[in-house]
Amino acid sequence: MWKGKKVSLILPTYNEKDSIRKSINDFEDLKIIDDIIVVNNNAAKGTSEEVAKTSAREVIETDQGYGAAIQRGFKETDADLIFVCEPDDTFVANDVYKFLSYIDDVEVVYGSRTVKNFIGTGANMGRFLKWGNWFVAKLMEILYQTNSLSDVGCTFRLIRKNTLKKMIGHFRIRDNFFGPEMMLLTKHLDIPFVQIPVKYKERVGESSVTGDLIKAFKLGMQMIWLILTFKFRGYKKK
Ligand SMILES: Nc1nc2c(ncn2[C@@H]2O[C@H](COP(=O)(O)OP(=O)(O)O)[C@@H](O)[C@H]2O)c(=O)[nH]1
Ligand SMILES: [Mg+2]
Repeated sequence: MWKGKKVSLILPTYNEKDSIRKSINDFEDLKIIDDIIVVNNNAAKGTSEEVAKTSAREVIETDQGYGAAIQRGFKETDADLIFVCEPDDTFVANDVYKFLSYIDDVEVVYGSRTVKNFIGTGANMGRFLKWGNWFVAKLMEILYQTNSLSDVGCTFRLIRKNTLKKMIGHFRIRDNFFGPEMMLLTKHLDIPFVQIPVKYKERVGESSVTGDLIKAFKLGMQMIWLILTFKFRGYKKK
């Protein structure tokens, strides 16, 4: 609980067998998260056994994709404040306090992994990914006149329950570029938000999204295409 509000955390998992238990334990140790939901998205063998050793509950989502996993997690929670993160040990659980300190002022808080002093040694945030993310974020900021943005790929975020209700019917992207869709929808629906620096560390195990520069470049292109076409894609304000 945080100030009398129920707090949940959604952790999608695909390839995090060797880090998921530690990641969950780090969040458990904070003692403010009431419900940790692991969305198993056809995850590596042995992942469920690791989750079973923790207090988290596991739901199975067979529809493959980061967006599909997060949208499933959103459907599973009834908490007042909902965190989304990753169980690959790249983020720091203690950063939840940074998010919580803004959630009274805005309805959604997004993390950013491109702020220099917050990038740890060995983190997968070299020049290409850092400036690529920054560039795509600035494209979004300028085209849609948003608050300052410096990352479009950060999966650590916090949203209020009532805000999620406003957004949930709009989500379409089931793939890895669901994150920017959520950001664009926040602006489209006139929902106040802020983006804040978070720590970003070296990953345990292989990244299946941005570990390979070609995959990262392709994802960047998909994100740019989404940003350029978002206005014409017929997202309605309900
Ligand atoms: N690649 C991939 N990741 C998925 C999928 N479903 C959920 N995820 C999650 O997406 C997150 C990002 O993946 P990761 O390999 O860490 O990529 P990175 O953060 O760009 O290095 C992880 O939490 C995965 O568990 C999927 O179908 N494919
Ligand atoms: Mg990751």
